[in-house]
Amino acid sequence: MARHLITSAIPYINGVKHLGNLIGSQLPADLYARYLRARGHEVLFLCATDEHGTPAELAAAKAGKPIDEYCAEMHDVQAEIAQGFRLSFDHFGRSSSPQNHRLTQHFAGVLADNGLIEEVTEEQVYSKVDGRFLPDRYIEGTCPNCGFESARGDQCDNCTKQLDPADLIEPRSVISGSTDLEKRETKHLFLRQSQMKDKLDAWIESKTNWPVLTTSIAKKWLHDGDGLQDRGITRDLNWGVPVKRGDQDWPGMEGKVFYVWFDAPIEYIACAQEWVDAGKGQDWERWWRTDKGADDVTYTQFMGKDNVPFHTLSFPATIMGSGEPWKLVDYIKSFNYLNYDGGQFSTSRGRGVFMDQALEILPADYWRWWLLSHTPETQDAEFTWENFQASVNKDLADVLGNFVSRITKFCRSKFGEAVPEAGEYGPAERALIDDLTHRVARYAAQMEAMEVRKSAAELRAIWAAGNEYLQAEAPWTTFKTNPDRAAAQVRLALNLIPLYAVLSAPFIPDASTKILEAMRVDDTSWPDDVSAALARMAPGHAFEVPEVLFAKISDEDREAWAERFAGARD
Ligand code: B3M
Ligand code: ZN
Repeated sequence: MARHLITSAIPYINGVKHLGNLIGSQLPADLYARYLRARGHEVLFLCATDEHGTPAELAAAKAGKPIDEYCAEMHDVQAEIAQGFRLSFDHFGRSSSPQNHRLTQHFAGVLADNGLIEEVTEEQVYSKVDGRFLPDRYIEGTCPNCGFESARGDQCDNCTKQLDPADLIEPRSVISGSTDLEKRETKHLFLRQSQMKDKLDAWIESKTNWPVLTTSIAKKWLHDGDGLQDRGITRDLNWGVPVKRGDQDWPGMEGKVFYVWFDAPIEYIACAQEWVDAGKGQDWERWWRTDKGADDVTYTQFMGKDNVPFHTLSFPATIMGSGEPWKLVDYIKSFNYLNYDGGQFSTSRGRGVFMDQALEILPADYWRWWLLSHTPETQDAEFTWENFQASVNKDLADVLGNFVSRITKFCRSKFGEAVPEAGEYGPAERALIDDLTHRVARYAAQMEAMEVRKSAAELRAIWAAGNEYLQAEAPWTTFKTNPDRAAAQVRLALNLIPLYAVLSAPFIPDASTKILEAMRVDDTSWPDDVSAALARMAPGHAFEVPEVLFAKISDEDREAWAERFAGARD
């Protein structure tokens, strides 16, 4: 038994996330957490809402709500949806928590003590009408690179070039629309990441088992262009973690807050404190401080590829630069993008299926199965309604669902709702057990390696093996000439059901619970010995025929949904 700390990238607070966000970090993290728990490991699985930065402020303004109120409401909305998808976080925290405020200020303090923070005076755009500076997305204008008229202060959505608000042509305030802007001097803190380049470089080079997607992005930022740049870690905003040096005021930094990407990863640590303070656990330092027992923790992070630079460079720079014994990440699993029906999911344009809408249409397991079995691991993936319909109808309804219903109903009609006693296993049964023993070992190895798609494919093959056995042995035919032989076939097939439920639980937890309840099996231990696991339901063990596990998606439903989600979200 080992100890595993798992974090998912923390979703921005500004609205409900789409299915592409879900499969890009939270869902595969949940799969891994559930699997490790099932194997008896001690797991701490954390996630939170990312509540600072200009997107949060602008969304609150658009909703006409004070920012703190908006964040509190949206946190609850996201928490409920996460629960709906059965994301098994031990705690779902908030980056705006007092714990994160303190910890962020602490890190800034020790980084400054270690000479890794520089105070820089620079020119920023100031709006006289709004009476404030306009950082990042508070300013729009024409892109100097491509001429796009609605480029944001931090990036052009059209050509993706990273911008500085001062670069924009004909800039205007997003708040008031005012063009009465001027450049004013203001002081900011910069994290001297460049000082830590060699250390970070050596650390990344040592991670030879990391996915190429992760290391290639990190190396690009380390070596391409100007290399690792020092990073501004403060902003002229009201909402955020006030800039302090530990618990001391920071002269010249009054009224400023830390940049969202400085405090967001620190929330991974603060979230463990929140977990303890919420009375759900004890001793968070055991998970995060290598001097307090965390040296035997394995820490795995899950995230989309756009978040990789911050997790391979900026956050490690914060941790290493502190000189304190904080746990560094051991493995970063990153993902490509999921596209939607020939284009991109888009939050701003409301394109695609959002998490709340998905749950309105179908239960979580349907989505979990499709998303996980199509995880964008080696390349971008695409959601289409045809593909979704085919996957659900084939894998879930025909292969798994039909297997369970066929054999339980056949048993009920010929032997009653209990495991039949007669008959011995023969070569076909022994061959199946042997095949499954190999497959279960392969499945476990893929899950261990976080090969999400390959795990799903192996699980599907394990379900299919049961169907093939039934098809070949045909107990309904055997029964006519040799009822005892049919009884043995049924006994084995029935025992496959709880085996499937236990193996499938990380993918489709609700169906798994439903199956185990119907089969009246409480023992959910991992089938280390497949042969023994297939004797879980002894002769005479009573069960019920479960209700339909998965309904098929009709062509009418598919067409209606495709149409409903083609345009913008209402
Ligand atoms: N909120 C970006 C995102 O959701 C950001 C992740 C923070 S992880 C510390 O893609
Ligand atoms: Zn552009």
